[in-house]
Amino acid sequence: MTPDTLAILMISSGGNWSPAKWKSRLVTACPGRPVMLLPDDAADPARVRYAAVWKPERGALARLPNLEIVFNLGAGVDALLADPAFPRHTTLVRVADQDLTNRMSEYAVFHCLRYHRRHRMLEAAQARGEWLAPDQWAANAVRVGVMGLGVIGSDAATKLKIMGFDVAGWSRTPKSLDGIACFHGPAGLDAFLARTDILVVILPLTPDTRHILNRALFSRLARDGVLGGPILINAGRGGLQNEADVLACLDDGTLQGATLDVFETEPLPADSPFWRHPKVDVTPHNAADTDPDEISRYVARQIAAFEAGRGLANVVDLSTGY
Ligand code: NDP
Ligand code: OXD
Repeated sequence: MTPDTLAILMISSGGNWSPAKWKSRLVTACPGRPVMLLPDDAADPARVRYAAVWKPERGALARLPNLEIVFNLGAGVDALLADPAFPRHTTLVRVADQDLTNRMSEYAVFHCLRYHRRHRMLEAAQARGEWLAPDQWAANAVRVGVMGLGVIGSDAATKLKIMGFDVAGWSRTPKSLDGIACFHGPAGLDAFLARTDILVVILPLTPDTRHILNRALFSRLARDGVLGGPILINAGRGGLQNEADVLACLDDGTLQGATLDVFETEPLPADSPFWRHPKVDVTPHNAADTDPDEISRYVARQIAAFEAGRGLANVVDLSTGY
């Protein structure tokens, strides 16, 4: 038995993830290929060449001796790489998909517009039955800084620019995006932060980015903008933010507001102060849902390309962690 005839599906069943539904989608997307659900289906681990996973149990991938390619069924691979037993000789492929990217950009644009159009203030006024018409300004008076200019961040930055915002971006390596001021690396961070009123975070969680969103960084954001103080929008990962610092900075005015989609602990515990904080908007890690049918076809296309010798797209660099 060669291992190359078997695609295997192994998925944590937390949240909205139904392993059985994913199996049936992959069976449809990969006609003729045996698809098995681990650990439910009895299967010889030696037959497994491919694994499609979302937050599998730690150590599970290490039990597949002939595993070659791991397909992560989402964009961020931090949970997989946090497994000390992750088989680092395999090739790790992540999701990069236009539909997912569009949804993330919608989130960034929507929440920037909420602050720009002072919608939280209008909602509060309506709740009081008050006819309040606060001053308005043009979008180009608001400086948005996007941390992370990858597949998603560069799309979000471009769409924010189309809305009229004054947009900059920050990445690890140099970038060039039409109409967007691009900064990179630790040396470019100060200048980027100093011209940012709304910080939109679309970074991956890696050893270099863990807790990058802390008091020292928030205190370098612009304080002379029309919004009256800096705003944080984090749609990357909870581990990027030092949550005690976020709360303390909201309380002492270093931050004017925060919209958080991701948290160190998810689901966000019922007693988290973020739920009821007057300056915080919480969303439940659903800035962008993936379309499972599309992602299943993506995995099938990648396997077909690989077996035809055309190589794989969106391979994770294990040395940088994204
Ligand atoms: P990419 O890998 O395409 O882009 C990552 C970007 O981050 C790149 O621009 C990269 O720089 C930059 N970056 C990485 N490390 C550093 C660093 N140390 N300093 C500065 N910049 C850095 O990822 P995607 O755009 O596809 O996704 C980004 C993240 O968004 C995912 O990892 C995931 O955590 C999150 N996400 C969240 C979702 C949600 O529902 N909330 C949904 C989907 C994704 P460079 O370009 O130089 O390599
Ligand atoms: C993620 C995703 O990485 O949903 O959060 O793809």
